[in-house]
Amino acid sequence: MTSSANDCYRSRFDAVERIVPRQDPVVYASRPARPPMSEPRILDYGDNGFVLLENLFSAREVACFQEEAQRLWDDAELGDREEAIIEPDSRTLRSLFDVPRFSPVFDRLARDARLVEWARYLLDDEVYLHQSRLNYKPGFEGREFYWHSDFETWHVEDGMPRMRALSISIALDTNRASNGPVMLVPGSHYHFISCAGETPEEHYKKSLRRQEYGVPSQAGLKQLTQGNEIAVITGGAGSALLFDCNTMHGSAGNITPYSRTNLFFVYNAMNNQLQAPFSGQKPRPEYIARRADITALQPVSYREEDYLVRAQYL
Ligand code: 6CS
Ligand code: FE
Repeated sequence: MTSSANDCYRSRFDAVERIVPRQDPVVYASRPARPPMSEPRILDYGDNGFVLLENLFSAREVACFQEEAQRLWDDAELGDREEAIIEPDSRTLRSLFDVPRFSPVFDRLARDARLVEWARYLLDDEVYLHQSRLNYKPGFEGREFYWHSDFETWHVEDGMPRMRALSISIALDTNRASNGPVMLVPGSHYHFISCAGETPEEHYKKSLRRQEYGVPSQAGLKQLTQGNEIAVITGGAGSALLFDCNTMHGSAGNITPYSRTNLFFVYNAMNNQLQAPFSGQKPRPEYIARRADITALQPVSYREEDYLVRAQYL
């Protein structure tokens, strides 16, 4: 496998791990763009690499989202599809990818201005949905998502050129300290961990269940967390966590009775569309990384009643 010489985020080619500086802005917005949020929150996002928006959605909207997530969980036909990822050591559903494909409700939510306007502002561009997934993390059976930078994978395995993408994780359950909440390393987005090792062929068939390549070494993680405090993101259903594509994050397994279902939308800048994977391998499937028919998302100011209409009428 060869990596192009001008790959400024080269990873998984060398025997040793390297931590190199980020070579891209974090907040791309240039004044006087009208921010859809208060100044302190933009500073938080820039400094830490993430920001939590409490109660972005109302209790009634959340109830509709929870009902839809349950409908997808119960749909036995979905369980056999490639977009349905099973836990590493059971037959339990771990994640469902390409969510809007299966849900008119979540197709609408992905376009909601309360999400898209943030992405357009922070990335200073029109945006499209690079990836979406429902991570169910069910009680007792939801396993961990080991530490990783999403961008490291999206660059190496999907050919995402630069750090100009962000994730929004919408809590559909209460994210408690106990049930495997998302944890992030503040400031880690300014450092790119060039991982040692290689990329196995069709790595996603394993990595989406348990990721073992393209993850930081324990020494690397110690270096990122030195003099720092890992942030544990707890909050009620309806809150939204925005985090930069390169912020180091992970979550522990869930041994409590409380599920921790979160819905992730990944917005990529239209100017940052995928190229050939920097691993030199063939691209991952469309349900994981969108390549075809890319059109910019137009934000829609949906109101609560737009979601309360039952899914089959949407
Ligand atoms: O490979 C990916 O794209 C997925 N893997 C992880 C652990 N996070 C991002 C994304 O869901
Ligand atoms: Fe991730």
